[in-house]
Amino acid sequence: MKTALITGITGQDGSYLSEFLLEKGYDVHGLIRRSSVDYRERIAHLEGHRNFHLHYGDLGDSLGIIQVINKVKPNEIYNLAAQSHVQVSFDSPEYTANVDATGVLRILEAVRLCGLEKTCRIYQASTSELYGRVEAVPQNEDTPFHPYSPYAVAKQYGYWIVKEYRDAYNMFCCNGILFNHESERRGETFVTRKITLAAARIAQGKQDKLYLGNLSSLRDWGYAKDYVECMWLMLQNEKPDDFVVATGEQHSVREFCQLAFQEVGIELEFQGSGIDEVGVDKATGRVLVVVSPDFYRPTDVVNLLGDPSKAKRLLGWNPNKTSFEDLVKLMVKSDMAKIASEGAAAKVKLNLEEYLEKGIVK
Ligand code: G4F
Repeated sequence: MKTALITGITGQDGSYLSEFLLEKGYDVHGLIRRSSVDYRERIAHLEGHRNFHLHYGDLGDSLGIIQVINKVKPNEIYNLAAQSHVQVSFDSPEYTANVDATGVLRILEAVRLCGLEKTCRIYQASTSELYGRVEAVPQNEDTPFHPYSPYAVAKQYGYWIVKEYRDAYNMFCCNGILFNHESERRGETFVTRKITLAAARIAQGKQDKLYLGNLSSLRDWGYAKDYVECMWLMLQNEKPDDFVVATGEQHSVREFCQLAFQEVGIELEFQGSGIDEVGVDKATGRVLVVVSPDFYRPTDVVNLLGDPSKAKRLLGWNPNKTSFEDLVKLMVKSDMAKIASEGAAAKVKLNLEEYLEKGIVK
């Protein structure tokens, strides 16, 4: 039986990857951070499975990481843990660097110190944010990087230290350059989930308006459940390598919004431009989407489109298993059910003042 260790197991990707590996007969171990609040919702259904084990640890703590790796002696490590919110990285750049950059080094060194460098394969969650202020469209494995946020700069270190350990110590470590990947389990402050939740709340009379930042930003959005398969395929490959994981299709935040609202029966029409742009319900004339400077970033990445040909050719991965339309549909469906189950009492009146007052993070 193969043993895998997943950091970031409580996140969207960690939970899907756990299910995927358990299904394949792996013994799955996960690293979780001690917290007084419950953040294990996404893996709650797996706790109690005889091949599913959790260990306390933190990417900021080398000794803890060494202990866990030495105890588990994994055949595969999936390093999914990160401070993964780009906008938050502008507020917490040092913390982001510690986890997203040095944290990767801690994992690689721990594997070496435990003498597992010949037996343990490592997957690093790299990101399309590395292309940042893009130098070519679409982006593939040869496109130059131009990181454009503290998050991306930290991730660039992670990317290069993985390559360095591969060359210097002949370790089997791979970077998955994943473009945006979403799902019903996506964190609620990422733009797609923020939109699908708001569409569901507005449709059910529990929210008045949705405040967003740059509506023209372009992304290559895929389904997270499909992407974890590609992470695994990279570690089953003959040789360690880096791969772009994307759909090869691009849409704007505005388009995502229109489709999500369409799913709840609202036809949105966008009027105006820049900070004055609004999304209006065609049937009633009500303004439902408003642009707020609070959700603009000091530097934003606006033109991401991945070319997944290499992963398709060398790993046999199918980048188009779930279409963009189906992705939006399944997220809206799930949020409609979630909001309906919360009951009428949960009417969330999100005008901007209230939003900031409540201290809800961006
Ligand atoms: O959903 P986002 O916050 O995702 P972003 O910044 O692309 O990063 C995500 O994908 C990366 C690539 O896979 C990961 F590395 C990273 O960890 C994370 O998972 O924002 C997408 C776009 C941005 O251009 C942002 O400016 O949407 C724009 N946007 C417009 N209004 C908004 C909003 N983003 C957020 N979060 N909230 C808004 O109100």
